[in-house]
Parts: sequence; structure tokens; C-alpha cells
Amino acid sequence: MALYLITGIGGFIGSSIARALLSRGEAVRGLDNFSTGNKNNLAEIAARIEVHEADITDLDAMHRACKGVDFVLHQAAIPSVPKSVLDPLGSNEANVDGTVNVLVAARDAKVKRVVYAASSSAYGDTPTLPKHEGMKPDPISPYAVAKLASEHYMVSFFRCYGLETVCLRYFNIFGPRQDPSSPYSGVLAKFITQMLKGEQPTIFGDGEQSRDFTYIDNAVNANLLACKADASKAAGEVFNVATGRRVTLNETFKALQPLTSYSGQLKYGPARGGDVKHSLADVSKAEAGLGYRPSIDFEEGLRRTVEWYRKEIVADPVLT
Ligand code: UD2
Repeated sequence: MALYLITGIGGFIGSSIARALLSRGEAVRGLDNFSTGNKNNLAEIAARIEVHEADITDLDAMHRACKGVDFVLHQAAIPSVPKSVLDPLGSNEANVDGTVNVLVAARDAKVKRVVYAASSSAYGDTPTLPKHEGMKPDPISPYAVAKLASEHYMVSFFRCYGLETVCLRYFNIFGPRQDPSSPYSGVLAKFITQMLKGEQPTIFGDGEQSRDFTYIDNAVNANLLACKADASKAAGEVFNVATGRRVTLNETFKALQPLTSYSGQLKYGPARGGDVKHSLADVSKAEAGLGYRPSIDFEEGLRRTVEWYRKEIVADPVLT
């Protein structure tokens, strides 16, 4: 049994990784300041995990959290393009300073490996599709810059201190427990809950922007693989985590109509600053280096996610 520290354990990705690790008999410690994470996401596993309520920018707290840890899965972040456009300092503090603290504490505690939740936003609007890891990054938003800076810190800690790091560039992860309630929430969490409640969703722009929407189980699996992958293939490396297929927002809305029984229309609003137009991944490097293969496709992921939110809304109609 190994001890895993998950930063951002209260988030939908962090809590999903925690459940997967527990089901494999591993020990889990989590750290979260619960600013965007939610204790409800941990309700059914609370008795089986140790949670440190602290901020990743608190180095002493990070040192305490890393004590005796084998693997760190660094998921904590302020994960929003528009929020970073409004507050670049806040984004930088959480998404860059926080990461450096995690790395320093992991290095000092002689952690075996740190796996990092990087972002597809690093690629920016470069016209070549699909995006592969050999391409020169071209981040647009402060969020994308911060996530890319943290990737560089990960690689630097491998090169300078020999701390094994693996960066997973997540492509628009979605699934159960993703918070739909903030204006900065991921588009699928918002659209699904809005449409289930008969509310009109808004597309920012013409809806022809596309994303490689990736179901949560694929991201969880990538994290588990990244911990165990051969260091010669994975340490100090960056990998796309996606499905290798893109859908537009207009197509996504159409796919959600029958699943949510929504018969209304959608609205179009102004395009969002800092937005990328098209995003699609080449996942061959993750396949070769980690043994990663997306197991749940977009349609199946949508079905599972809609069913989860449907039950939540029945149980708690004020969920927004
Ligand atoms: C970026 C990253 C993603 C992850 C995420 C964290 C890209 C391509 N992806 O996601 O990997 O790091 O940041 O937050 O950079 N939209 C609407 N209506 C809404 C909400 C959103 O039309 O009510 C649009 C939005 O303008 C964008 C698309 O939906 O074109 C996806 O937005 P998002 O916030 O779900 O994710 P995105 O692509 O910024």
C-alpha cells in the first residue's frame, strides 16, 4: 500500500482520483482550501481519508502534508480561463506559486513522483490539429500561461533535483460532481444542469468552437498510470490526456437535447476573451509512454454525466 497526497481533493477530479485509489486499496491524504472544492464530494469517503484543510501557497502546510507520502497528485488550482482574465494575480498565486510550493515540499519529503494537472490551454490557438506535445506552446489567457509555467517548474524539478514529475495536459475534463454553480464553471456542467432544469443555456460566440471533451474516468486512469509508468518513459515528460476527437458546442447542445429532454432553444452571446477556437489532442505519446487509452467516449460520458446530475437535481432541486 502506498500513500498518495491529492492536492485539490475536494474538486471533482481530485475526489474522483481519491475514490479510485481507495478502491485499489491505497492510502489517501488530501489537501484543499475548499475555495472551489466541495466537502460534499468527499462525503462517502470521508472516514477513509485524511484531509488537511489548507492552502497550497502555505509552505509549512505543504511540508506537513507531504510527510511520508509516496506520490503527489497535484490537482489544486483556480481552473478558469475567464477568472484569470479578471484576476491574473490570483490565478498566478494559486496556479504558479502554489505549484512551486508543492514541488519544494515534495522534494524535501523525498516523494517518489509528482503528477501534475496541466492544461490543453497551453497550446493556444495554433492552427495545427491535432495538438501534440512536440508543438511550441502558445498560451493566450493568464490561466494558460500559469498552467504552462507550472509545467516548466515540474520539468525543472526533475532536471535540477531528480524529483520525478509527470505533466498531464487535461483536455476539457467533464463528469459527475463538476461544479455547475459558478459563472466560471465548465460548459458541460453548466449546460447539463441548465437544460435539465428547463433553463436556456448561452453559447459564447457562434458555437462552432470545438473541444476534445474528456470524460473523468479517462483522466483518473491517466493519473494512476502516470504514477506507475516506467521512469525512463515518463519522468520529466508532458502527456496529452484526451479522447482524440473534437465536437463543437453546437453539436454538444444537440447531443444533450434528447438526453436532458430539453425542448427549448439556446442563446448566443458575445465570444469570451482568452478563448481558444479549436482543441483536439493527439494521444499517441500518452499511449506509448503511459499505456493510456481513453476507455469512455464522449457520448457515453455525456450519458453518465446527465444521469448523475438528474439524480442530484431530484435530490436537491436548488442545485444550480
Ligand atoms: C480550458 C482548457 C481545459 C481546462 C479548463 C479549466 C482549453 C481548450 N481548454 O477550458 O483543458 O484547463 O480551461 O477551466 O483551453 N462556454 C459557453 N457557455 C458557457 C460556458 C462556456 O459557450 O456558459 C464556452 C466557452 O466560451 C468555451 C467553451 O464553452 O468556448 C468551453 O469553455 P469551458 O470554460 O468549459 O472550458 P475551456 O475551453 O475554457
